[in-house]
Amino acid sequence: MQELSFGQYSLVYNAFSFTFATMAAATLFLWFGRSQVGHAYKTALTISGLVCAIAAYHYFRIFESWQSAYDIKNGVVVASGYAFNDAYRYVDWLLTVPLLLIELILVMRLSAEETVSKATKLGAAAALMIVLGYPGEIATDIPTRILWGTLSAIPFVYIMWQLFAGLGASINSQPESVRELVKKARLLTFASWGFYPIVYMIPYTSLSGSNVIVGVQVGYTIADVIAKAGVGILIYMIATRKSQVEYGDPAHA
Ligand SMILES: *C/C=C(C)/C=C/C=C(C)/C=C/C1=C(C)CCCC1(C)C
Repeated sequence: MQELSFGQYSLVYNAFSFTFATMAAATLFLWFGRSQVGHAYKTALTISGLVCAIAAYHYFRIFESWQSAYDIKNGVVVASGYAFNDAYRYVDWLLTVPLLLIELILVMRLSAEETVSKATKLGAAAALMIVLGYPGEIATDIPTRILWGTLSAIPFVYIMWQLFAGLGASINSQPESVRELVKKARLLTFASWGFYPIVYMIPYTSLSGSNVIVGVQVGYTIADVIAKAGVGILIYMIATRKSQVEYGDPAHA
């Protein structure tokens, strides 16, 4: 483990703690929000809340792992000998990334066949992207990191292309009043997902040692808040607005 300054240690510690609270709060908001939408949109909100719940659990574990990886002695941060466990993050992604794509598809309320076929294709590609990225994330040399990162980028590009080309046609069939919001949810997904491979490439830059550890951990954490809680709130807004159009008062739908 690299030497961290006390400030660096605290920054990551606080980022994990804040994100645990954000994910837990977003879970409650999204699950309680189910009563505000018509029945066709309840599953989209259940899944959006589930994504945040899974992330809250993993941030709690990541936070604990960070704490046990270092000891503070007289204000100096020293490695405790326990390795910080990066696997929590990847297990979290393996579960939440396919679910995030499914919540986006569900809120569009496509035909049953289209929903199943898009959810299967995109969900499988997302899982493949995460599985291929993991050996690179834990690699200690740059060539191995580049190899697995490049392989992982293949399903990533496919997903991004599907979000734009594949869902583009479906977006035009959405009610006028939500079309812009659905585009925003797609754009926020696109932008936040694009941030992950950039963070992954931090070790390729001139940054080194503890700066890499801090950059990667804080970078992924910011991206997770936007991609899960941020996109979840947009899904909630789309679902309530579509419910008003399609059901009138959703409380009596
Ligand atoms: C809530 C978590 C989300 C939305 C995670 C998304 C993760 C990615 C889009 C990761 C992509 C990667 C690549 C495209 C290449 C390098 C390895 C990864 C796994 C960081």
